[in-house]
Amino acid sequence: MRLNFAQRPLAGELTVPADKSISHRSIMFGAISQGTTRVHNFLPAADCLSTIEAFRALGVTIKQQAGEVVINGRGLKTLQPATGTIDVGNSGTTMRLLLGILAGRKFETTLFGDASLNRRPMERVMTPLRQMGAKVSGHGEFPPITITGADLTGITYEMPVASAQVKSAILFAALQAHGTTTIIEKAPSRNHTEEMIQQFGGQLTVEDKMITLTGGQHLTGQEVTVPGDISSAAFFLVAATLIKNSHVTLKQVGINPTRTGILTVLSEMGAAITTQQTDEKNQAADLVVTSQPLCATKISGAIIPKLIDELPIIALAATQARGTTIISDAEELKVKETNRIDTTAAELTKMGADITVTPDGLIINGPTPLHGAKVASHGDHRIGMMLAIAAQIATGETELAQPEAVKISYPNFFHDLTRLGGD
Ligand code: SPQ
Repeated sequence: MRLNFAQRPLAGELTVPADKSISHRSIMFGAISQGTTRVHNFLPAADCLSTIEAFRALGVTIKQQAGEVVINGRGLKTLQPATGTIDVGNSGTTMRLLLGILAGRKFETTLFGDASLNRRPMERVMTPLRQMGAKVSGHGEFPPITITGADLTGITYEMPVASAQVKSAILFAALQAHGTTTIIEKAPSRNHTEEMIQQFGGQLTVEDKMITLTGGQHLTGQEVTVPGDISSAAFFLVAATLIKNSHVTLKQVGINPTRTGILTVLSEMGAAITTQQTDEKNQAADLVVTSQPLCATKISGAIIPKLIDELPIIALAATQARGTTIISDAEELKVKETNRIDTTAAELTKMGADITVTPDGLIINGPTPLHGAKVASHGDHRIGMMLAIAAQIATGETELAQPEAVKISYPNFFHDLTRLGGD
């Protein structure tokens, strides 16, 4: 795909796609709850469709109809052995959270993914699920993963990594376990699973980094309205900040505080982003962004899990900021769809950026003018979208290989970019 320097400012209103994390979980909670769950504004992107297909393979009736998804849940017994192995595509969330659910179902299931997912570490969920009583094995710590569920027992688990996926897998298992499970997070990560357990009628307590849940709870089907995905909005927040005279409104984007690290960091860098029309119940608001010059910043510690998926696009913003931006404590980026530390640095370097890779992050000197180049998404949706935005501020033409990766979370990304004025 060929992309060019944006000749015009970005302008207009955009409704970004629905939140991927909440869309996955809405199917999962719908499947294990008693009664009907209706999901409004579900994200019909490849990763979330993998979740739907995985649950269908396990016998759950899920209908996709005019703008909503309807799941007929009959509690945990809804899930039945699949007839074959289950392909979860590119989706780490599907594999890890589903393992937590299957840990308590007394049958064997094998999950596998695409080449990228089959390289991603699963020991992080296998270890606690084994401690709770499930039998789990893989190709070493990599997929395919075979799990045989069992009668589970609650555990106390101090998480070695800050990961919402590990936390959520344990919580799904804990719902089925005898006794109480206590999870101690390394740093607070996105809390959609905790919030949805409560939304579906379950109970847990959260005190700072400690989450406690007692098993044997009954969940009831709900109406879920999924807000826009701040991780998708992030590309336009940065694009409109960097392209002179831009003014863009992103409608009803999720602003759960465990996800808004990018708003904190961009405003520290000098960006002009305001929230309007806040919907407290749905934790969503319009984000209004106008272009502004940026200055460098330091990003490390507890904020990292709150912006982990946004770091590639923040790195692009840093190439245009005055001074040296240092991103550290971000080694988790190495185990995403690609090693996002390496792919971000390698691809932006081709466009003229001054980026150095460190063991746990990046050092970026700016501002550096970018120029068009032959770049590649490496099959990683977030790298592909970051590079498409980079092309808008780069002189000359950029050729992006594997642009179709965007379908994982944002199938209409290029259409939306063009509609706002991108080239
Ligand atoms: O599902 P997947 O492939 O792991 O997706 C990514 C993404 O960029 O879309 C990560 F590669 O998002 C994760 C995120 O990084 C989604 C997620 C969730 O929904 O719980 C949590 C984060 O992962 P982790 O391992 O830090 O918990």
